[in-house]
Amino acid sequence: MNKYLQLSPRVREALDNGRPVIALESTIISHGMPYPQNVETALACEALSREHGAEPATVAVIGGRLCAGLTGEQIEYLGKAGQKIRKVSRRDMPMVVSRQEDGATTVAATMIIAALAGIRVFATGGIGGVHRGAETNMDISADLEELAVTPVAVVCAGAKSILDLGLTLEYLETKGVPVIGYQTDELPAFYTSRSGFRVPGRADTPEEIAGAILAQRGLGFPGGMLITNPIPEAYEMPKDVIDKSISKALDDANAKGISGKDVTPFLLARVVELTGGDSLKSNIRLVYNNVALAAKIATALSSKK
Ligand code: PSU
Ligand code: MN
Repeated sequence: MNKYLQLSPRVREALDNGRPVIALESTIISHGMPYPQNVETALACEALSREHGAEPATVAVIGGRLCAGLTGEQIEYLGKAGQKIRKVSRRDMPMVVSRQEDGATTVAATMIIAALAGIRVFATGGIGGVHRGAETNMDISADLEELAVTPVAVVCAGAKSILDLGLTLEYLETKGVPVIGYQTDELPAFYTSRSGFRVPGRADTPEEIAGAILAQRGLGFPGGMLITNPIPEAYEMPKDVIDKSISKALDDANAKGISGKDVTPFLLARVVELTGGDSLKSNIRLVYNNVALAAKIATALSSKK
């Protein structure tokens, strides 16, 4: 086991016994949602995962340790501290570890820690991607590079149109990352189930996805996989409402000169404000939907072995 890795007793027990385990990230807690809904959602995700037969491993860096499986107190701490906690992606890990600091892990960093622990499936809300204007600002999330090299399947609800969805798909194609629509041929757009972009692959059952993960390993390919799971219809946002809020949030970010790692958290918080909290409700529901699917995929994987 990696010397910086620390598994909770429950996660260790599940992994030792070949029981299904799913990873959950922590930047979504600290930087993706406001307090206290962030903590409530994180705890509800853990409960939901267990209901579906998978042990949840919420991931963060605590005191420089790469933790898979947090206590309720640790989740409360990350949620309450919010933006004061360092947002940790791959490039931040060496410093945070050596200084024994705390950090909330992005999709990229969570994938790294999940892979070190031997966790093959990970549920989140949305991933980072190619930002609008990337042809000049070069803002491309490290999440995409991680999907290319680290063997973890990430279940998400597609990506928000704060990103350039077409370029994000192009980038993933270049990197050889399988993108699978769950029961859909279209890339979901986070708050809405459709984006107008086709996904390269489709699967209709968790077993099919587990099969693709095993084939990826059997082929000796490095890298992960992106499973895009549309938000349930009942929880979708009206397209015009969300489009307007996103374009206003983007204008605000430009006017304020927000850049680098602050861009995504700024846009996420601004969209929640501009929709009067409605987008947060959708966000929470789609995360639950992803946790349930990830738990089913992990269960299918551990029964195939
Ligand atoms: N997109 C969301 N919700 C989130 C994030 C992205 O809809 O919470 C978070 C995830 O942790 C993701 C990170 O890994 O933002 C991407 O940040 P950046 O764009 O700086 O790579
Ligand atoms: Mn960025």
